[in-house]
Amino acid sequence: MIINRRIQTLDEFTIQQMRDFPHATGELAGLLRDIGLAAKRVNVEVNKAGLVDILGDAGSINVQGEEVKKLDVYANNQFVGVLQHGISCAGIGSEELDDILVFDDPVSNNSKYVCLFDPLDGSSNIDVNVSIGTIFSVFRRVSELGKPATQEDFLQQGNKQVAAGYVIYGSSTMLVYATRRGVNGFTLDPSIGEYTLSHPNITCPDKGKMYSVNHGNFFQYDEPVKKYITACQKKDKTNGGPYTQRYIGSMVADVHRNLIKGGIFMYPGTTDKPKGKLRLLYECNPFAFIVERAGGLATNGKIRILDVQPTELHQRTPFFIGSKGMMEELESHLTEK
Ligand code: P6P
Repeated sequence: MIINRRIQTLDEFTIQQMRDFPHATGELAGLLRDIGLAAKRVNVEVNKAGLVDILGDAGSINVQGEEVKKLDVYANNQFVGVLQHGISCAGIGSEELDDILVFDDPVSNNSKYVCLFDPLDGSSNIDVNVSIGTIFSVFRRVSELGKPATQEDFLQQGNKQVAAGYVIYGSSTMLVYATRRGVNGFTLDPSIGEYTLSHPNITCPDKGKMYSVNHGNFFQYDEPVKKYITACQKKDKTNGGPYTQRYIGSMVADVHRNLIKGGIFMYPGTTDKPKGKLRLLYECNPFAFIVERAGGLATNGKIRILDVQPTELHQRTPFFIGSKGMMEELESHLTEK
């Protein structure tokens, strides 16, 4: 008798994936479970952040007598702690750390993956109850197993990622991750403390009606970008315009909504900041991998984000990502003579 469980947990899902791939060692499944565990701990703190004033603000001592850390530092420590003591990761790069953190112990040196994180993106929104998130990227090492991970392991092109994902701490807490086999979303069920498969095989609609950009920077954008943004606002039977403008100021929330409903998110370069604001390695690469696996596109305005060769850990890039049809419209404006 086969019992088909209706609701699969993240663990059951990753184990099922291993059954489908008998040669899988389980390291990637273990890595995803580790990330999911750390995110549960972050979720607890994020959900009570509004109470921090009662429990003591960052730098103070809370009622438990512990030093209250800034939430993004706390989040970083959760991911470092779980992965450093796991068996699947040789080291991490993080927005919160100036340089890579190589775990350099016998078990970690034999692990075949490295991870990059934005532990808590959009954390400035937390004190006004806006959804925020964790973003992660996973690479197979290129350095020799048995030895410590190296810088080259982290500075690989995004098209070499083996997995990428994010956790959105919003009206519910969701973990979404992509491998070459597709994109799946898991919603945290607080009653059992498990992520449960709620969005199997996520695909990004080819067209959408939402565009996300910070209009406050409009006059600092390049002419072709301004033309596209203006086109989004015009009545146009060919592309279903005008579009709706939705910009939360929290990338995980904006890109997640556009992934599910269709839309385009833009953080272009400006005259002040030609490289834009967003980081290539742990914000743009992971989302580009996820959205492309779901059928969308992601560029820096010139080339595919996943084909950019990184040169430094915290480099920034202009970023355009979303529904294939909308990205093609944008590209027609960017290449217009
Ligand atoms: P701006 C949050 O600080 C963040 O890194 C992203 O989550 C978000 O999309 C972007 O910055 C918002 O930046 O300049 O529009 O406020």
